[in-house]
Amino acid sequence: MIKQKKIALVNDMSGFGRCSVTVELPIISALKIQVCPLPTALLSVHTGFPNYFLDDYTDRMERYVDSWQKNNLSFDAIATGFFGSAAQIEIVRRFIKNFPAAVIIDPVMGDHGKIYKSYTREMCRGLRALLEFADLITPNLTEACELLGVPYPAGGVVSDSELATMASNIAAKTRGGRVVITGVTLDADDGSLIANFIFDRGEINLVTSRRLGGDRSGTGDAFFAVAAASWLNGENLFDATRKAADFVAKCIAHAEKLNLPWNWGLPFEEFLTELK
Ligand code: PXL
Repeated sequence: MIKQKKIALVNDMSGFGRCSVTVELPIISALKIQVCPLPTALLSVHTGFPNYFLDDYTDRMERYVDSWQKNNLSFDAIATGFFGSAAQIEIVRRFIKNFPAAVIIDPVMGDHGKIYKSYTREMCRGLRALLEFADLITPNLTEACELLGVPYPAGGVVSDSELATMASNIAAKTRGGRVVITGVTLDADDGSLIANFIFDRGEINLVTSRRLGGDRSGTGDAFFAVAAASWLNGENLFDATRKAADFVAKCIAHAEKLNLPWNWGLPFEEFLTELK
């Protein structure tokens, strides 16, 4: 019997700026997986704007999950993203224990060598502890360093052997042994490429794309949605990563053409129907 897959998506809902649920839900749906959001916070705009309204959802998450349990719901995967408090990470830990599923973690903790101001030491410890359940994890270099407790390399430039060590050390802390270190600049390159380093249970691969313009918010979320859903659909991690990198590159090129502000997110809607 064929069966459609379901992902519980633990992430915030930001009204403007195309990040987290507003990006992941349409993309994962386009890849034919049912998305069931478990909100961590409601924001007017994401935190990359000078002013944002944030309604933290911590004290309602437990009752929300409790209702899912009482309705005997189940999921093929639980995907996590932005957390607003350490207590939320604990709630999600219990959620994972009570709902057996593949666990895919996007550790939205920071960028460019800096942990987000909202991400406390306690949250960093909580996320490290969540790794034991991860089947797949997609840190950027900042997050990979934080998860391992090692310094961020000067200028954010790394060699592939350094990446191999980092990815293998992160994989050793997880259940599934699959890590994609995203959006890295390699020392062997002149800076014109952006690389995703794949560690799949010991097998190493690299997916590179041409770097185009500066950083744009929501890029990691769009990448994560395509890669996680494609992998859950049975594609190998290399193909899933290649597809995600190509999709994001296409969206970034269009954002440049539209001259969008960096914090408006990616105009992925233009390409949604091309996803399969
Ligand atoms: O794109 C990651 C992200 C998700 N959610 C919120 C954010 C950010 C990045 O800044 O602010 C609320």
